[in-house]
Amino acid sequence: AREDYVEMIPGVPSKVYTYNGSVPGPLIRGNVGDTLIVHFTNNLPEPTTIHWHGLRLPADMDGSSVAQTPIQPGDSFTYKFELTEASLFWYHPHVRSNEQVEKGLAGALLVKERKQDLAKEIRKAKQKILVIDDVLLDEDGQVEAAFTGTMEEVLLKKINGRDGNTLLVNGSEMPTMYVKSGEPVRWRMVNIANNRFMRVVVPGHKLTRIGGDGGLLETPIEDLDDVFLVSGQRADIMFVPKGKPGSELIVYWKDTTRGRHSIDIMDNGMVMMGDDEMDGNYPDIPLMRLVFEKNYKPARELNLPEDLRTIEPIDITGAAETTLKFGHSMPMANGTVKFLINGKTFGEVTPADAPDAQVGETQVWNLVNMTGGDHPFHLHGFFFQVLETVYKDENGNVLEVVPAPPLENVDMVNLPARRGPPGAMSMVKIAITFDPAEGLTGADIAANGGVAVIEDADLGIGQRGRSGGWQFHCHILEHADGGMMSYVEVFQ
Ligand SMILES: [Cu+2]
Repeated sequence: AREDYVEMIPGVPSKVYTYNGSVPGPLIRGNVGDTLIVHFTNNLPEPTTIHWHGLRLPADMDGSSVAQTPIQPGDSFTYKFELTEASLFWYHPHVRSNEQVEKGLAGALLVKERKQDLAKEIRKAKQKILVIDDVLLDEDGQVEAAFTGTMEEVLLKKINGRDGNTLLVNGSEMPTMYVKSGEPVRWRMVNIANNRFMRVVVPGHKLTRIGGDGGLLETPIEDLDDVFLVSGQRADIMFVPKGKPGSELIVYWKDTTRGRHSIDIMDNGMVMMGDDEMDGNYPDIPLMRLVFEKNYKPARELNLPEDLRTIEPIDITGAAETTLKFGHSMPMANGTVKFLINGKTFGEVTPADAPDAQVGETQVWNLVNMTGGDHPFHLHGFFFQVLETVYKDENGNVLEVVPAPPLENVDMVNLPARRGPPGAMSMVKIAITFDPAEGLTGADIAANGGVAVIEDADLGIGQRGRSGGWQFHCHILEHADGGMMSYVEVFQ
């Protein structure tokens, strides 16, 4: 990683942080069973790590702040682990992530399916990786420092997360992509934005989602008007473009209701938090230009099989339950607000607060959102499955129970805003198996030039294979860095 100049807006060099000189970082491709070796040298002016988002890997290769002491400027570290699962993953720092990711440190990692595991229609489709981002650029095209502006603006950026003003696909604003009418495309999408949720619309086209965080779905989900990605999430979609040769189509971003707030600091120093009346109705933003190439085929339907893959539902019989409450303190006129899990910021979490698990154990986690805004939850290193979402009012009465979505292995789920005044809540129930990832080679952080954070002496656990500390947090990076982060201790 190093500082460099890239053009996100044509002709305007922006000083950014890069992996190998590009934003996003290089696309890493591999096959299931490959060992990925990344020789990393930190030439940034500050410490950093690389976290491998979504990958089931040894604890000491996870790159989080409970896995690894940050790599100092000038130092090197070798990440080495096996790729166990086919999907689109991504990588980014886990140190001051809200600044470092915003400045350009993120890239996609594609672990390919075996050809024989793919239906012909998927195999033959034209595949594109779309790394979708937004950055907040100042008048000179430079990435703005976090939390600039008036105290009200600072609090808004903390409470609502920091949206950018420039949407990027694979590092460029409004890139052009060529498609052929009648020829299926497969888009592998990852939302690497700090905060912005991406609802992507291809006008005049219905989309079919065939996969997500954890690879293929069991059954395609058809007839979608858009594809929706919270920050950090992935989607695997297909559709058959239809359009006249030479014609253009503007793929655009569409807003989502996500519980944005308004902030007023009164003359007496009181901070009033209200609802942002524009929430869900911010104007569409063009994202990408599709141009139809000359050879025209008549439009046709996708021809996908019903069964893409078998996913075993996690058996929760006898599973221990853990409840985690996501909240924040009242924002203060001096611009401070704390983001909390079970009443504590990450800096305040002690080993006694961290949930425990055994390698191989299955647990049910109740993820309770006590706030008026959405929080995309991410667990490092393990897939989970969503069981249900329950909304309760301020008196504890159940307002709605949303049953499990189609079965899928994920590493992210959006915790929707509560419906009602303080005291109301939403609760997303998930099942996690702290899987041993059999056959995964145990890594040795010291042998790779690194320093472990969690050692036997401190916590009674070491980072051996899957045992160790695994972070979970809100993937709105302003919230994560503001404290909405904790970790689970997994014992061998
Ligand atoms: Cu959040």
